[in-house]
Amino acid sequence: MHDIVDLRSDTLTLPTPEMRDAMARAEVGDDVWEEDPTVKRLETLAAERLGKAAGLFVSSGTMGNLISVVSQTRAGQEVVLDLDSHIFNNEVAGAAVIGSVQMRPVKTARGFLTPDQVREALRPENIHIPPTGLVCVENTHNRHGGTCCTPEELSAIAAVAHAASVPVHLDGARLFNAAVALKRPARDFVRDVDSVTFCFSKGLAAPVGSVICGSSELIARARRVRKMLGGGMRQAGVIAAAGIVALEKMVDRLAEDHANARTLAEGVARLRGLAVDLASVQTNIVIFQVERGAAAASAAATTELVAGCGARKVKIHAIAPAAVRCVTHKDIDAEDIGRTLDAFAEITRKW
Ligand code: TLP
Repeated sequence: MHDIVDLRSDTLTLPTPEMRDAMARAEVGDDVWEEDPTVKRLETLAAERLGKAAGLFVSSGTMGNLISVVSQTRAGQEVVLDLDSHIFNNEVAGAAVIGSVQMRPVKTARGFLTPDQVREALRPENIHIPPTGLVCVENTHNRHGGTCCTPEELSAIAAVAHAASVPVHLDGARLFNAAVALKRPARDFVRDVDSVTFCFSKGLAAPVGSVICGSSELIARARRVRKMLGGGMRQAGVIAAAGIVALEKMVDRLAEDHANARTLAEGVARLRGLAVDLASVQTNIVIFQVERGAAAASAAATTELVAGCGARKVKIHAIAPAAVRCVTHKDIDAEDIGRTLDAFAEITRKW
């Protein structure tokens, strides 16, 4: 039970005492000189966990995705990705601004491109047409409610892209949520992708950082791009130390977050004026709609729900005029979920 129940994101998790301790004791050096032993340990651990040759510690998921795109494309190429993806919607058009690439968003049913959609989106050789430079996939998928695709689905997408000599990047900000939910090792998901980023700073509860994993050649290129972006950090072992604890100690417990999300979603489904697609609740994200008739009434009800919860020390976040996203994480327990459902029930009872 926590005083404030903060369901706005799993990025709000606070570091554990063990992380604080590891951070205080971390052995450090200058990481631009590749002399920080703790950063090196984290990069090696992440790469091993994912079955890749090398890893690169970066400051955020956004930076990891940007570096991955820039390191694998040339100016004027096109990047194929899902219309609802984080890279397309929430990364400030960084790949277009810095990488000079064009985005080719494709509408998908579940947030995941199908092999046929990739095939259709790949550009033929023609003087008028931008060549396809990269395919990006997101797993779990944030805007679709934390949904997962399987390792086999990812491999099928990669096979089509690779047949056209196009590399594949996985935005695996919450890859370990997918791995835990589907009970598959994380490395299975990334066997056929060329680059993958995942975040220590979301459900794994570290304060800062993400990692890019891939071949040694790719990571060498990525290291230069990171430096160009001003992302070369010095005694970064202080933060990498928390990432090591995140990877070693915080993965298995994600199952608790998934169970709490399920309880929350099932409770929401029983309430008047709220609608949730239970099939989409596969990990730690619950997206539900507020339905009060016309669009304006639903938007007003959403505002009322967010404010009413806030007054009860339950923080939730509207991601659209009539849609709310709740994200469970290590600072949310079963009692907090009960309190959240009580708040929802009190507010919606009057509707
Ligand atoms: N997502 C954040 C917000 O930016 C929306 C959140 O609260 O969920 N990929 C995916 C799939 C993400 O969900 C996020 C963060 C990122 C990349 C970017 O990570 P950061 O915030 O570390 O730059």
